[in-house]
Amino acid sequence: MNIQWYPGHMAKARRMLAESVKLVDVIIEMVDARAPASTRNPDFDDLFRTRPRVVVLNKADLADPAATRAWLAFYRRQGLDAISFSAGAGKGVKEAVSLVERAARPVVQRMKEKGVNKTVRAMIVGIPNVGKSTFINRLRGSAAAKAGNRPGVTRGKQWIVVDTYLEFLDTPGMLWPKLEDQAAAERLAFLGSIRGEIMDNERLSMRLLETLRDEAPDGAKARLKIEMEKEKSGEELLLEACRRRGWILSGARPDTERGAALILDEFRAGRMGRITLERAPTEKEDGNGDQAGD
Ligand SMILES: Nc1nc2c(ncn2[C@@H]2O[C@H](COP(=O)(O)OP(=O)(O)OP(=O)(O)O)[C@@H](O)[C@H]2O)c(=O)[nH]1
Ligand SMILES: [Mg+2]
Repeated sequence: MNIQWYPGHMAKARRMLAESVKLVDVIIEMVDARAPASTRNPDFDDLFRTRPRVVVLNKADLADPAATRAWLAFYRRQGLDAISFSAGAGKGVKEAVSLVERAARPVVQRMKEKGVNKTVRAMIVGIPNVGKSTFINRLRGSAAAKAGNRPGVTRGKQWIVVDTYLEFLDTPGMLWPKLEDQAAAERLAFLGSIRGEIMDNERLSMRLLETLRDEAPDGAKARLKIEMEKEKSGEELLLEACRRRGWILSGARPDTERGAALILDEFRAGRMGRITLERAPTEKEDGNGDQAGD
């Protein structure tokens, strides 16, 4: 399927981020642990070159733990400090704070030598709905940043005091204007990071079912009460799920519209299991491994 969206406000968001870099000491790049490659904005490498950057793989509670470990190892091989986090559950707050402090240490040290106790300012960036505001609220221990389960909740940037010497700049989620990789766009849509109104839920759910059929059939099979055989198309899987789950209209017609919406909801909420849609490159593939044994 061809996913299109309107990048007008994204260009504005990019300008705002470029301006805000000057105000902060550290950049926290938040990605979705279920698709750490597609949810990472390729523009950011260039945009944030001048600041220390750390990566938070959020929604780790919804991702496959082994895949998350492989992604963390991958980032660390790239020289990026990275942690996994579940902002929803709020575990690992201490580790997250020390991640930010570690990144800010050089600037804090420089200021200390001048006799100044520096307040560390961190900006959090990432695609819509990845959990940026929830993360800040967790670190702060109370809800100061508005959060919600749809993309586009945070509208403008907002400073939030997390601690005496730590302030966070919350920013609106940002997608890249030209997401040419349609497979990546599709994974963003599966995760709910692209607004629902610009795509067809029924087709999206069929593509999701095909992906699950090939990559992680067990959870969907149990949840939807259907066999995820290779020879079944996405349409057949959707129709079967409607019948088995009782999403039926008058005249025994499958209610594919409702079924599609519910399947997407259930997948996004993790009810089909902890599924990671992208595999981390191995040491061999990213060229940072020990080549001696080859
Ligand atoms: N399961 C799970 N849900 C999470 C986690 N973190 C955030 N959420 C949920 O994800 C949704 C989006 O969270 P927000 O914090 O509003 O996301 P955001 O990145 O600030 O989104 P925008 O402001 O739209 O860019 C909310 O429903 C959160 O409760 C997590 O670690 N696990
Ligand atoms: Mg937000």
